[in-house]
Amino acid sequence: MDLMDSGEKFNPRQDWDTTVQFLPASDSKHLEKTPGRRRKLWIGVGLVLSAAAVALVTGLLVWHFQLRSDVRVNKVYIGSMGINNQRFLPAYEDHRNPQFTHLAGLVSKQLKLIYSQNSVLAKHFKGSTVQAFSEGDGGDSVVAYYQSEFDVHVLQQETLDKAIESLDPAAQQGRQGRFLKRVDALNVNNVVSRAIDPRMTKKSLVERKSFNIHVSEAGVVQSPGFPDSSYPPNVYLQWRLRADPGHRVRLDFHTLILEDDCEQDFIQIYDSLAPIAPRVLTEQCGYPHDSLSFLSSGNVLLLTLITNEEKNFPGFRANYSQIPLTEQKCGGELTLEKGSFSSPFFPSNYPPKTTCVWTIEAPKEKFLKVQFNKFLLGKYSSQCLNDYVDINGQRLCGNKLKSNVVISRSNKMTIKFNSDSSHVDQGFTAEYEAYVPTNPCPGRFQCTNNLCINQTLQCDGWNDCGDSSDEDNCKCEASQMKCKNGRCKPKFWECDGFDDCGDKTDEENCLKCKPGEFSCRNNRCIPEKFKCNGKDDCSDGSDESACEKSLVLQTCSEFTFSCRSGDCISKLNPECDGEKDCEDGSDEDGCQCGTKPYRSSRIVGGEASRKGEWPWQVSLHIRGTGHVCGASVLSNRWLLTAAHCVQDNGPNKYSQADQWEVLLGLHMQSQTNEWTVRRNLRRIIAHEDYNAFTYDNDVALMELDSNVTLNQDIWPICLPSPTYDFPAGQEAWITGWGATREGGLGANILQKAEVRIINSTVCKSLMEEQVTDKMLCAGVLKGGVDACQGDSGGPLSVTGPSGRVFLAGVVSWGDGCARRNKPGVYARVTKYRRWIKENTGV
Ligand code: 4AZ
Repeated sequence: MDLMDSGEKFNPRQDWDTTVQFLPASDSKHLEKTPGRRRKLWIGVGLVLSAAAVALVTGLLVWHFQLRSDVRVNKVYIGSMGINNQRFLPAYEDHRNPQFTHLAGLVSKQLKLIYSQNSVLAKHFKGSTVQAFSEGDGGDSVVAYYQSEFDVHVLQQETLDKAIESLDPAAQQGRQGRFLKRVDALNVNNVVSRAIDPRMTKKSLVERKSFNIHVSEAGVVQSPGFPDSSYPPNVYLQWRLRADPGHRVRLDFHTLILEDDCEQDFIQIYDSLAPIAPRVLTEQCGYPHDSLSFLSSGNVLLLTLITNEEKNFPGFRANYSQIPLTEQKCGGELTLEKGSFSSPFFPSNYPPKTTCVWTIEAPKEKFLKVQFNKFLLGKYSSQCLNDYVDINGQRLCGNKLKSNVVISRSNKMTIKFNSDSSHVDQGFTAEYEAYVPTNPCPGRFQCTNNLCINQTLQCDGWNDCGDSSDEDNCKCEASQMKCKNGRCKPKFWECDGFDDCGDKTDEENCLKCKPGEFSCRNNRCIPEKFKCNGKDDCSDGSDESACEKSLVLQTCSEFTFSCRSGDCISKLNPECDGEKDCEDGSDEDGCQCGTKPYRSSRIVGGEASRKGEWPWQVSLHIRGTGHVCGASVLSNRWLLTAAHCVQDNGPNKYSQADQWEVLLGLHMQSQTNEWTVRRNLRRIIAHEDYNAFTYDNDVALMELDSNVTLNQDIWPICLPSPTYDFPAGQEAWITGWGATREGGLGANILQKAEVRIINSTVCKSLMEEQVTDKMLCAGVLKGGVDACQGDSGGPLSVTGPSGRVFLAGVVSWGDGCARRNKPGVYARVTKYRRWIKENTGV
């Protein structure tokens, strides 16, 4: 039974409230169609009459929009109002209860009165319906949520919007009492209304339902069908979450996978019980990576889901709970010389309408500095009027700081955090420290942005300060080159295809050939015009290997793609790029590989991936031990891993198939889920030339004992042809459950990290010439990001031009993990393409 059939699946106190319908606004499209059709009719009359036709149509348009009184739309506004002299009663939660009906009647009357005091609103007002009530802030008040409908001429919609916005408390300052006092029954404040989001009133939305959920007992809310099937098309669902008085609602997403386009499918979360635009905390679609944990300011929260006809995805699952408002009171006095503080509930999103004030007081002779490690405060606005941090009167907002260190030239600091009533974000973490003004960085280097770094990091070629001040005014050593901007960089970074200087000077003058000439890979120079002419002018084929258009060549080379027919073509990486380049189409054969079901979009320096993000990733388990290595799915029967994973080691007979169990479609090691598939192995084929000393040919094939059904979480990665080029500087991804730092423990959630392909000559010199031509290097030379123990055998994934993902490498070895100037070394898969085909047929 899925969620659409029964609300009870979630919580005994939750029910579908199907009687409360969200009114659709009239479809304004039909208003535009009539003049368009008329115009079309007249255009057919002919050239002679065209001028007259245009005049006539123009006249018709003017008449249609300006003068006709029946071109009207039904405008719907969603709003809330505070009612001061009422106590919230449990009966107000049930719209069928007479007490609900009574108060709803008073609210409707009140709204009518308010609108009657504005000539625009009075003229077009049709009626209001109350959707829900909740406790007000103080306890002695109630908040009413309503929608009001207006019948307005199509051209007057904006005027109506303005009139509605003029009722906002900010616009009413000084005037609010005037229209409110005249009412006998209700004492109202904080009237806020906005036009309904047009995506909520689409005629195509066939199902509109609302759930009421009490979160006093923690529970789960999920989209209909989750996780067994996709969410249904054309629905508008609302989940109204209520906590006990004096509590907040907390909503933590476990999974959220929707269509990428927010115009089609999306969720929204409101700090309200009705979808009032100025109370929206977030809108999400696709496969978001941000923090997906939300808190209300009061005791209510609204979650909405809107879907369209096409492309329906798995949906979401979220845990709800409540926490006392008094918990996690932020701010306070910080009296230690060193410490840290963060926005409320970090790393969850901070709640709306929250203010925290921290005061720091250091000994009199010292100054203070605050360093922000993370700073995400929503969209930037020049005056920081929404969410902000104020340090001694200086406001910071947005998610990019000019400098992440702020100093105070006194021993006192006041830091204020403020969030407004909409759009929340993850917030900040900060460390503070008192320092002696004459010596701000004892024994360390002081960056221009006031950060202190180890002196050894100065002039080492890396931007450690963040503002590059540690790399300015350096005297370059013999092993370094001087960039035009004055920085020093290791000489072996010259001409590696990557802008290391920051002004590209390390990539200038790299061509050994004259202007107008092409440099072949074998260092010969040929006239530029000979490039991509279908002839092998370099005599190594490199002038015909990277052409935009594919020409059938007379000669094949190690740089050209061979079609099944034996023809060679001149295009770079033509396989599975969505274009038929070979006459026999063989470059596009077997190209179902390498697609991710969701765009997203251990590993040291990585982050948790989302479920299903790397469907070719496999976890290889030794029975009784658990995860040992990674592997990649090549087909429904074959995996590729590292040969060093399947070598016998004393009593451990890793080369024997029966020692292994493989897990496909796995996300968390601790939690196999509904999509995880376990298989035994039929056989293991380690490369016959694997060298256990040099790690050359570190590849092995594994055959499953029975085929797996490919699905959104188990999918093969594309194998590159022998001539596929992965140029230096190209982005690649590493994934695995290996150690998260050198010598550390493995990860529970599959980790991912972005690295870059590194020039082979550079890599050989960095790795003491131990890198062979059958290996490929990738990493981040600055250090901090790398594959590590337990990632071996796993994929180095590179996205090709058509979006398909190719297996560039198999995690093999390295000098420790994530060390500076020590990239990871991978088995170069292009070198094993034929071997794979011969052994597996894939
Ligand atoms: C390993 O021990 C290992 N930094 C894998 C990759 C790397 C280092 C060690 C690369 O399996």
